[in-house]
Amino acid sequence: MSSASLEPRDTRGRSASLRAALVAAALVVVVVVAIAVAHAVHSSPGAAARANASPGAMNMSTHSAGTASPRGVMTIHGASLPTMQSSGAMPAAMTMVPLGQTVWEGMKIETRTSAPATFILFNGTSQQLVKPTSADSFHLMVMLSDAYTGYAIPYSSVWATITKGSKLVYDERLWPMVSRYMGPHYGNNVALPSAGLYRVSLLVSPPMAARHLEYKGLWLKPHRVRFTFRWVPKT
Ligand SMILES: [Cu+2]
Repeated sequence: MSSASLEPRDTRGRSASLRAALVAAALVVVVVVAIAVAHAVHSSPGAAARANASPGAMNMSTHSAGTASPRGVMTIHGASLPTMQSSGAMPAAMTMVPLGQTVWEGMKIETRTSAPATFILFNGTSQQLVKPTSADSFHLMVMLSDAYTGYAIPYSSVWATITKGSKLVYDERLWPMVSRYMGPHYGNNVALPSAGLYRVSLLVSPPMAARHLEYKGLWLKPHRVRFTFRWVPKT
C-alpha cells in the first residue's frame, strides 16, 4: 500500500520535475530563437536601409512637389520644393522630391531635388559660401548607395548634363557633398530657363577606392543614366 501510495507520488514527483525540465528547456529554446530572430532581423539586407529611415532621413515617398505621370516622367513643382534643413536643430522628417532612380550593378543611383540650397565649398584651405541666386530652380542631388544594404557608396564622381530639346542648360561635375540630413551625395544648384520637359544625363564614375571582395569586379567603367522630368517654375 505504501509502495502503491508512494509510487504514484514518486511518478508525480518525477513527472513534475520532468515538466519543470521541459519548461526550462522550452524557455531556453524560446530565448535562443528570440535572439536568433533578433539577430537575423538586425543583419537582414533591409536592416541598414530601414535603420537609415530614421525620423531625420529623407524619404523617397511621393511628395506634393513631385508627381509622376503614367509614363513615369516626374513633374517638379518649384513652388512646393522642400527647403534643406541647415540648422543644428533636431532633424525633422523631410521629403525630397525624387527625379528618378536606377540600379547599376547593385549600386542604387537616386536623383532628388530640394529648394535651391546654401552650401560651403571647401578646397582644403579656404571656404567659399555659395548662395542660391534667383535664377536657381532647385538643388540637384545624386545619392549612390548599395541597393542591398542602403549604405552610401563614396569616392565616385558624378557629371550632370541637362538639356531642353537641343539646348544645353547645364553641363558640370557635381560637387561631392556631405549633409547631416541627406548623407553623402553629389550636388549643385541648377538654374533652368523655363517651364517644360528636360532630359538629365548623369555620368557616374567608378568609385576610386579599394573594394572589399563583395564588390569585386563591379563599377569598373563610367556609367550613364538618363532621366526625363517636367519642370514647373514658381510662377
Ligand atoms: Cu547638396
